[in-house]
Amino acid sequence: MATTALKPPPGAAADWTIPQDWRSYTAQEHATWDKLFARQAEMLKGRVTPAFLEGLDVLRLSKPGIPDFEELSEVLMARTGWRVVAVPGLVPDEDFFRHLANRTFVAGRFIRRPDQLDYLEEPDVFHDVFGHVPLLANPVFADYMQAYGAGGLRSMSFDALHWLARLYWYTVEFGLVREGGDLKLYGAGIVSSFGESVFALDDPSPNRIGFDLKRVMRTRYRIDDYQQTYFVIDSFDDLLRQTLETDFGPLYAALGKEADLEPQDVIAGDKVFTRGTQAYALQHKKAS
Ligand code: HBI
Ligand code: FE
Repeated sequence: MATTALKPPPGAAADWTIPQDWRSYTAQEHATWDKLFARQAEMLKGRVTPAFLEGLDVLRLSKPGIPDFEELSEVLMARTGWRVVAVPGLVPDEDFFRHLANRTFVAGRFIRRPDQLDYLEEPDVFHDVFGHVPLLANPVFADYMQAYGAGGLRSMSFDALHWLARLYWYTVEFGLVREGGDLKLYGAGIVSSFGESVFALDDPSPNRIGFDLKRVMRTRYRIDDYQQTYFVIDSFDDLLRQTLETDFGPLYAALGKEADLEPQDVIAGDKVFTRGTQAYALQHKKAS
């Protein structure tokens, strides 16, 4: 993952938070949110886990304009004890983990420019709030996010960050969940993306493989294009249980003895839902 400065920039607190300053958003910035919101809410019907839609609803995220984090946090706090605070951009891993362990979700306050609706690298308020916050209203997913942060803090003394980052990537950002025999979206990187919310579910190109903690932690990922493999959890309960039941020390020791897997690999023991053609990845191979 991207590295960041170690000290918060001027104007940010020691924990990297900044005021959201909701009043300073322009009409055009609110309009960008509304446009993105309308497009994604329509796209996600029937594709996303119902828990996500429930979150949008209970948090009243369909209200026009960029959400005010204080208002949002009040409702979220009453449901699951989480709150949303603003940060200037990526924060160092340890600070990120500490916020999660304290049930605080850090969100970008800026919104993408109108010419960047489909692609940007840094997480903006649409990705962070539309993508991540609805599931924080789900009690089980909310506990998973806290457990991830606490596990991250405990792992700071191990050389384990790349493994943990893969777990976050393939669950929180790009996870699929099996519900009543169908696959549904839940990862924030997918649900906040117009293109990937179709690709992840319907395209024949990517693999779709059953989630296994160690398998996922061995698997490298790409940050520059659609994923080549999506991992499918059985339920949020199962994801939380696997995470809480695992003793991460021995897991890291075992991972240290095994080779990394490439994003497209399928191996013996995988529970394969879809064996991808990888046609998309082959066609879009970056010239290097
Ligand atoms: N900071 N603001 C922000 N948002 C993230 O998603 C984030 C971060 N810092 C570190 C980080 N993610 C990841 O490296 C962890 O998942 C490992
Ligand atoms: Fe994200």
